[in-house]
Amino acid sequence: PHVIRREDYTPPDWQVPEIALDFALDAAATSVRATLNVVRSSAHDRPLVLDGAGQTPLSVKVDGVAVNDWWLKDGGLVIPLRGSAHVIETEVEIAPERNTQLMGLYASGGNLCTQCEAEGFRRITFFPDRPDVLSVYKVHMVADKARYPVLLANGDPIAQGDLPDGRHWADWHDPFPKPSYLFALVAGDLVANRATFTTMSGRDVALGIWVRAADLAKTEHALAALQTSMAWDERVYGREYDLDVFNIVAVDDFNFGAMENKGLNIFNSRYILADADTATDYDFDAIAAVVAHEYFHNWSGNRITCRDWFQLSLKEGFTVFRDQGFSADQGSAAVKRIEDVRGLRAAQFPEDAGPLAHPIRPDEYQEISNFYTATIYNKGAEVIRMIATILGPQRFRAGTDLYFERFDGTAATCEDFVASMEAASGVDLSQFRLWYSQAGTPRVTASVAHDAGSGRATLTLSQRTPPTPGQLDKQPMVLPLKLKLFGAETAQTLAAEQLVLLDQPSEQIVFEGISERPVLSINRGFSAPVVVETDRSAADLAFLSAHDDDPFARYEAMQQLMLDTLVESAANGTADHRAVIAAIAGTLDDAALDPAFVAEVVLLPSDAFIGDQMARVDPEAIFRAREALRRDVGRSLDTRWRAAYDAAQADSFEYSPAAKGLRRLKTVALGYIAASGAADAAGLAFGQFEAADNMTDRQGALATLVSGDSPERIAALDIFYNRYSDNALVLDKWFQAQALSARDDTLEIVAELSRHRDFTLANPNRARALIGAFSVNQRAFNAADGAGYRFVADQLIALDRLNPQTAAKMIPPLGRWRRFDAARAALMRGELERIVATPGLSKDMFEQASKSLA
Ligand code: HT7
Ligand code: ZN
Repeated sequence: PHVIRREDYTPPDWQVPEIALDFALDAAATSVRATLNVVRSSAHDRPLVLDGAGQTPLSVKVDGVAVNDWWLKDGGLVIPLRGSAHVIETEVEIAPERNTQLMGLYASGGNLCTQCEAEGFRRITFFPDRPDVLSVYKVHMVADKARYPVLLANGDPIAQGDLPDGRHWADWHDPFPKPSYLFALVAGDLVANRATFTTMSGRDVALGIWVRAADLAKTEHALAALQTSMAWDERVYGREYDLDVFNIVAVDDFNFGAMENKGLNIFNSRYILADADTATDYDFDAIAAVVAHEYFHNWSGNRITCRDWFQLSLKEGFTVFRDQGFSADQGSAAVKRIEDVRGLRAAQFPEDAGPLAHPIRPDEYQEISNFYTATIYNKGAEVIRMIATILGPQRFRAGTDLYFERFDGTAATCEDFVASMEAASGVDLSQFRLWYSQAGTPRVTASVAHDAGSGRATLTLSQRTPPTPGQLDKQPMVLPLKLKLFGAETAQTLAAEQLVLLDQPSEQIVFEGISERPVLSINRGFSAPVVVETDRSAADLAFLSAHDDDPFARYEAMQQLMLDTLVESAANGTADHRAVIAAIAGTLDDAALDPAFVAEVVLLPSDAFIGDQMARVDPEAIFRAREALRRDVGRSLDTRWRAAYDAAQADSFEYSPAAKGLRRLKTVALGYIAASGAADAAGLAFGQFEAADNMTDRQGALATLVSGDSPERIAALDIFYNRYSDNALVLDKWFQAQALSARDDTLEIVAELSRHRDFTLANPNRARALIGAFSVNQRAFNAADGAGYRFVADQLIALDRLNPQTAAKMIPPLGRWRRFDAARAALMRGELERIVATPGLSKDMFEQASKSLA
C-alpha cells in the first residue's frame, strides 16, 4: 500500500492563484472545462502535476494552444511546462448519477451536489487537490431549467440568464482564495427559507437554507441556529462573517454530517430538517451544533485552512471545541459536558486503546478519509480545551486573536496554533506539544493519605500512557487536573479547587490544616481527557455523588460507583446493589437539581463502557449484570420513578432546556419502570407512544418497547412504520431502534430488516442506522457463534463496492478482537481476513481492516 508520511511534506511546485470552471450540468454526462492560471512556485524544472481520479482529459490546452505532450500518472495529469506562468485548460466528462461513492459531483434525490473534502475535487476536474493550493474561483454553470431551477456555488452570485433551449445559466464568484476541498456547487429543484443577518460592522448577509419544497417548514430551527451561531462567534471570538450570502443546502445522501464549503455549506438533511413530530430533542440539539460547527469553520478552517491533511485537527479539533462552547451556552453547560465526555468515552477512548490508535496529528496514512476520527475531532477538541484551561479565558482569547490575525488567508499547521497560544500568553507549551504527537489515553492514579495528628494530607499522583501501535514508549504528558478536597464528615471544603499541572511520572502534593478525613474530587469538569484510577470507597463515591459542587464530578462519582458494582457483578455473577440504589434515590430526591442533569446521572453506563473497564469483555455477563441492576433499581425505587414520570408530563411540546430535561427524565424513568418488570410497563410505554405530540416521547417509548416481548411492541413498530414510511429520516429511527434492541433475537430481526424493501446500502444514513447501530449493540454483535460478525462483514463487503468511505468507517467494532476471548477473537479475525482478501477491495477498507488485524 502507498503510505503518505507527514515528514515528507514539501510545498507545492505550482500555485494556482485563479481558476475558472465551466459546467454543462447533466446527471448522466456533465462536461467540466477548467481554466487554471498556474505559477511556478520556485526555481525548479518539474512538470505541472494535476491530481485526477477516474477521468481522462478530452482536451488539454496550454496558453490557448491544444497540446499532446501530457500523460496520465496514478490518475493525475502531468504536463511539462517551460515558463514560470501559464494558462492551462482541460475538459473532462463525468457521470454524477453513477457516482455512488458520494465524493466529487453526484446526484441525490434528483439534484446534483458536490462533496470535495478531502480529495473529491480530483473526481470533478484535474487540479492540485491539496489544501495548501489556494485559488480564487469563478464558476459558470449551465443546466436544464425545469429540472434544476436553482444553481448555487461558493461566494457571491454574479449573473444569471436563460438560454433558448430550455436551459439556464448562472455565474458565481468567490473572492476569498480557497483550497479545492472547499469548492461546492448545487443544481436542483429547491426552495429557500431566507433571513438576513446584520454583522457587527453593520453589513447585511443574505442567509438561505435550501431544501425540497415539502421540507421548507422543517428549516426554522436550523435557520435560527445559524443566526445564533453568527452572533455567538462575533461575541465570543470576535469573528465576523465575510461574504454577502451564506447558503446551506440539505441533501439526503451524504457520507458525513455536513460540509463547510465557503459560503455554500452542504448538509446531510438529518442535520437540517426538524419539527416536533419528526425530530427528537437530540436531533434538535445536534442540528444546532452541526450548523454552528460548519459556520464556525468559516474562520477555523476556511479563512485559515490546513497546510496538509496531517493538520486536520487544526481545524476540526478547534472547531469542535468552538461548537461545544456554543452548545454549552444554549442550555445546561453541565449536561453538555457530560454528553461530550460520554461521547468521547464511547468512541475515542476505544479508538485510542485499539489497533487504529493515532495521535491527533497523525504521522502517516494510506487513505485520508479514514482519519476523520473521534481522535482528530473529539480528542482534538479536548486538547484545545486543555490549552484554554491552562491559559485561562483572557489569555486563551488573546491567543485565538493572534492566531486569526497571523494566519488569516493561509494554510497553517497545528504548530502555528500552539505557537500563537504561547506568544499571546507567555506560557511555555513545549511539553504540552506531546498531546499532538503521542497517541493513547493517559492513565492517572490518585490516592490521598491523611495524617489526622498533623492535619496533613498527601495526594500522590502518577501517570502512564499505554503503548499504542508504533509508539511503545511514552513520555509523561502535561495533565491539567482540577481538584478539590471535601471533609468526609462535614462535607465542608477542606482545600479549595486548584489546577494541578501534572507533568512528571509521579508527584506528591501536600495539604496542611486538613482537620478531618478528606475525600478527593479530581479531574473536575473532566479537565484532562484521561482515565483516573483512585482508591475511593463506595461510601466516598456515594458522598461525592450527593455533595460535590462540580456537576461533572458529581456525575462521575455516580458513574464510578455504578461501574465498580457492574464490573464486580459481571465478573462474579453478583454484587451488592444497595449503594447504587441509595445514591440514585438521593439524586432523585434532591429537588434542587435540574431534571436534565438528574436524567444523565441516574443512567447506568453502557454495556460497551462496562466492557472497557474489564481485562476481557464478556458480553453476556455484562448484559446480565446490567439488566439485574436495572431491574433492582427499577423495583426498589418504583414509587420514585413513577413520581418522576408523572411530574415530567407536559401539556404540550415546547423546545426549551427545561422542557427537554423533563422529557429526558420521563423516558429514563419509563425505562426503569419497564426494567423492573412491572406488569403495566408495556401499557405505560404504549400510552406514551400513542399520546405523544413529539418524536422524543414517541421514540423513547418505542425504544423501551422494542427490547421487550409485549404485543405492544409489534403494534408500535407497525404504527410507527405506517405513519412515517415516506420520511427517510424517521424511518432510519425505526431501523435503528430495532438494531439496538436488547432482545435475544436481534440478529435475526436485523438480518430480516436488511432485506426489507426500505433498506438500501446506497444511502449512508440508512446503512448506518441498521448496520452501524447493530455493530455497537455489544451483546447482539458479539454472539458467541460469530453470526453477528459474519453478517456485518457481508454487509460491509457489499457496501464497499458502492461507498468505500462509509463502509470503512464501520470496521472498528470488528477490530476490537483483542478485547474478547480467544474464540470470539478468532471469529472476528476470520471476518477481517475475509474482508482483506476480497477482490477489488477499496484502499479505505484495506487500510482499516489490515491495520485492525495487525
Ligand atoms: N469538514 C467536513 C468533513 C467532511 C468529510 C470528510 C470525508 C468525507 C466526506 C466528508 N464530508 C464532510 C465536516 C466537518 O467536520 O465539518
Ligand atoms: Zn468540521
